Formats: sequence, structure tokens, C-alpha cells
Amino acid sequence: MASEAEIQAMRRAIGLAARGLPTALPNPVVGCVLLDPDGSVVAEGWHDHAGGPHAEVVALTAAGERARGTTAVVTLEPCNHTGRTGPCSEALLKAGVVRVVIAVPDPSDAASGGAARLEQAGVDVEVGVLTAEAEQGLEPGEGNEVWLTAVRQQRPFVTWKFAATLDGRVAAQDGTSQWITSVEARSDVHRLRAQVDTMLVGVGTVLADDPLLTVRDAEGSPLTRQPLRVVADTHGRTPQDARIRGNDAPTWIATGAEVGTTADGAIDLPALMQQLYARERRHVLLEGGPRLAGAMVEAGLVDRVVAYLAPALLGAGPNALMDAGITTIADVWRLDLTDVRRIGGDVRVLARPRPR
Ligand code: AOF
Ligand code: ZN
Repeated sequence: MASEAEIQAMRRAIGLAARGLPTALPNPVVGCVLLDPDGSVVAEGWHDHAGGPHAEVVALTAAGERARGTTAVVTLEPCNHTGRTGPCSEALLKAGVVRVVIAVPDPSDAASGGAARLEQAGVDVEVGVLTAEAEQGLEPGEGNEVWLTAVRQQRPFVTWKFAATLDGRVAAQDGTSQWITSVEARSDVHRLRAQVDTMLVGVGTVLADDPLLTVRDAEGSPLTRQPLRVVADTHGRTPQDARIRGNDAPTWIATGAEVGTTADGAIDLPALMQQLYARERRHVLLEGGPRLAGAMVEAGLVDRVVAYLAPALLGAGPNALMDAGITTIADVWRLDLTDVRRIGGDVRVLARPRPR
């Protein structure tokens, strides 16, 4: 049984882990707290970026000799492999840690086995402390859900974002769409973009809006780390002078010829997701349009929905979601609300699909 001090330390470690959110990809976010036998904190650490030291190693380094005899409280099972860095299981053993408390087992084939290795070496191991909190985060969207889902499904986690009027429209009848939501909602979208490694749009959106799809800070300057921009473009219709092709950020125009097509001739979206995973992409922000969103929903490739709803009405024009293969109310796609808040003059809804 985990002690009260260990549970408190795990909550702290989950908070620390979230500090790695924008930069840890394609790695998980991980936090670690080392406790004395009397429950006081000796040192702490989190995983900042892939290639950098793991959370455990950061905490062990900070503790130095004081690590001996401590309990390590970690949000993810310590790795047991040499990837960009060495195995945390061995580092913990070498430092003389006597007990390890873990929130979530590592689902990856390459790195798992740390808990077994530690136990076999005589360390007291406990798995399953604050598991849900570590996956979901203390704040919505700040846990390890993205990375865990990606590894479990062997495809990137997909967040579908749209901005619509109260009657669900993303553009007017004549196709004009700027700007449905407030400036505050638009800067929130840039914060969202900064947390992913990939942005996906359909070629229809490129042809209609010619989006740049870069991430900018509050002052409007581009960030140094820009997500990969991907266009789902079955027949290669992206114009040569489209803004998305510019060298502001990396771009992949994914065509049917390259990725593969389904029986009805459309780009094979599960194959596209697998190829992105193979390129170490773990979090895709799907930004439209309605047709691609419909196909992604139909293919079961949406893991989180972020909707910005403006108190405005259009009465005509395209809806956020088209043709998701749902024809009768019994098949309605139900979501669970995870967060609702006011952003500027708009409402932001976070929702998670229920398994179908
Ligand atoms: C941990 N602690 O802080 C992290 C872990 O290439 P590497 O060396 O960075 O290893 C990446 C893999 O290690 C990653 O896919 C995941 O399985 C695990 N991440 N493990 O013990 C950490 N970031
Ligand atoms: Zn590790």
C-alpha cells in the first residue's frame, strides 16, 4: 500500500511531468520524486525533451549520495532499455533506491520491463498509484494520455479542433470563414498547436482558405519548434504556390499514390496515421475541413475533440462535420465532456469519444 506521503509525491510528480508537455514528444511526459523513509522530499525531476535525461536520472543526479535508501515515486514505469539514453532501472539500482512507486506501466515493447527488473533485484515495487490522474493530468489535457494512446494503438493520438457558430457552421454559404471566433480563442488555438508535433488538413481546406498553419506566440512571432504540416491530398491537388508549401515549417503533401488508397479511391487514413507514427509523430491536430473530419471520425481516428463555439448564427454554410457514416440516431457518436470554459467571448468544449 502506498503511504499518504507517496500519494502526495505522486500528485507532485504528475504536475512536474506536465512541464515537459510541449517538448517531450515523441517521448512521454514523466515526473519523479525521491522520498526519504520519513516521507520528506529529497529531490525531484521531469523529462524535458527527447534525447535529454529521463525524469528518474534528473532526480537521481540532483540527489547525489542522498539517493541511497530513498523511495522513487514515478509517473511511468522506469525504462529498461538503452534508447537515446540509458536504462532508468539500472540507474535506480546503482543509486541504492529501495522502493519504487509507479503510476502507469510502460506499454512500449522496447522500454518496458523496468518494474520486473527492479523487483528481481530486490527492490520493493508498487504499480498503479494515481493511474487515472497520471493518464489524464491534473488539468485537462496535461497527462500522458497522448503518448500512452499513441503507443498502445501504434498511431498518433488525434485531437480534432474546430471553430463554429452555435448552429455548428464553420463557414458562411459563400465560403467565407474568417473570423468566426474571438481573438482570445484564436490564440488558444496557437497554444494547442504548440503542444502537438503534427497538424493535418484536407486539400479542400488548402484550396478554400490557403492556410499557413504555423504556430505563433502571443506577439504573433513564429515559434522555433514548428509541427509538421500534413495535407491529405489524394490526387495531388495542392497548388505549387500554396502558403502551406512555404519554408516557414516542414510540410508533407500526402497523396494517395504515396500512402495508398481505399476501395473507393480516397486516401487510406489508417495507413497515413501508421506512416506518421513510423516518422515518430505522436500527436496530430486535425484542423479540418469537414469532409476529412468526417472520414477520420468514421475511421475511428479521433481521440479528443476541442470545439470553439461562438455566440453567432449563420443559418447556412458547411457544418463542422460532414458525412461521418452516421445515418440513424441509434448510431449517434456520443462524447464525454472533459472540460467546458469561456475563452474571450466564446465557449471552449473539450470532449472525449466514448468507445464505440
Ligand atoms: C522513463 N523515464 O523520463 C521517460 C521514459 O530514447 P530515450 O532514451 O529517451 O527513451 C525513450 C523511451 O523511454 C520512451 O519511448 C518511453 O518508453 C521511455 N520514456 N522512461 O523511465 C522517462 N521519458
Ligand atoms: Zn528511462
